[in-house]
Amino acid sequence: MTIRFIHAADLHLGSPFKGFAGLPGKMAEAVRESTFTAFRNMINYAAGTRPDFLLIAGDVYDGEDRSLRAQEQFRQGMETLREAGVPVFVSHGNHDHLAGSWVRFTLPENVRVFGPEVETAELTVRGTTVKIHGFSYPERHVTEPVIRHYPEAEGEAVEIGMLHGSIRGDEAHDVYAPFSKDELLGKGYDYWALGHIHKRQVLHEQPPIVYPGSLQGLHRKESGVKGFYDVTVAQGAAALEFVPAGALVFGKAEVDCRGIRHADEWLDRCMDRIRAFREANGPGLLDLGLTGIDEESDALFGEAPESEWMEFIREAAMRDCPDVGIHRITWERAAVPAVPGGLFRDVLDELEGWDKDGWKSRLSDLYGHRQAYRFTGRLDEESIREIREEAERLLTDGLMKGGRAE
Ligand SMILES: [Mn+2]
Repeated sequence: MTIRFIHAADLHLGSPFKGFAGLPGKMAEAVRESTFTAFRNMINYAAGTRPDFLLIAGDVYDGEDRSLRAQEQFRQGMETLREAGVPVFVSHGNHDHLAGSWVRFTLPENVRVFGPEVETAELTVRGTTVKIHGFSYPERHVTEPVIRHYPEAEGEAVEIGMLHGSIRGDEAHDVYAPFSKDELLGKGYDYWALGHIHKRQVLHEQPPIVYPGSLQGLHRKESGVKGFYDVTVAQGAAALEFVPAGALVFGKAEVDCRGIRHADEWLDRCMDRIRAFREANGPGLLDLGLTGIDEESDALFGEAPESEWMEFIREAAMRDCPDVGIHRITWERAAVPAVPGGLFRDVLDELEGWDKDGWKSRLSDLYGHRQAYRFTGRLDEESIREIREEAERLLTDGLMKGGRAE
């Protein structure tokens, strides 16, 4: 007896994609549409291959206000699956919790949305009972270990847990509905369909405990190919197949600038990397990291403002690989060049001296701001490192050499 289902999470339909305004028109449009395109890719796959059911483990929508357009697109997708005879089980997460204010749409009868308390949905697949346990976030911050309310498996049924949350003590993410791997295994289920962490990962093989990751990368840190899992459960063993669905892939390529003397040489090297990225990933958004900057190439880059280099490469990319957008260029110069003593050195030392809490308290006005938060993302170790590097770069390149800061 084999059961086959699709496990997706973190669709974030209608994600606003701030910070992409500089991309050429068509590309900016593709970015704004990408969560919807990825969603349609998944729906088409499901309608074409007709799994026994589909699970969406939270964050269907990007915002608690669930735009009308996002809801209408979702409803249409669900309608397509109703026609294909595919039941859908949805648990809402911290981004699309039930307390948000939104205009409600009626969903077709093949869709079951879990309520605010853990509940069990049952269906029969070719004579086998399947029990699916889950809940939707009643509000944004669910810090309670909801795992305690999931029932233990019993009898012959295939049992699946849906849970939007993260492992207790995970420093890098907001910890919602915390759980430990042992607590999940202790329930005796055949599969755990998790959501919330946007990086795809299998926490346990048999029975599988799985984050499918976001369906579409939402910013440059969500790099690589995104999609969902096509899962087969047979006699206590499960098989997972990852299926790509994202419309655009976020990536980074390093361009070695050693020995570059002229702008056209730089362009050629960049285009080689852009074409290689296109070949490997299809359409996407690429960060170029310029490495191996020697004295001569540094002098070359100094002859035009950074914005002009960006324009130059974006135009070339548009001619040759029109579906790859250049998102950022970073000049990765050797740490901090020999800086004379005095004010700059003092400021740089001061920056180096701040720990994570130091940065947090200094940036709290911005990162703690209710509105700004949507655009800044999370202040984690990596963003702190980036802000520090950017500050150092502005000081050393911009102020000291003069005129390079944008
Ligand atoms: Mn999410």
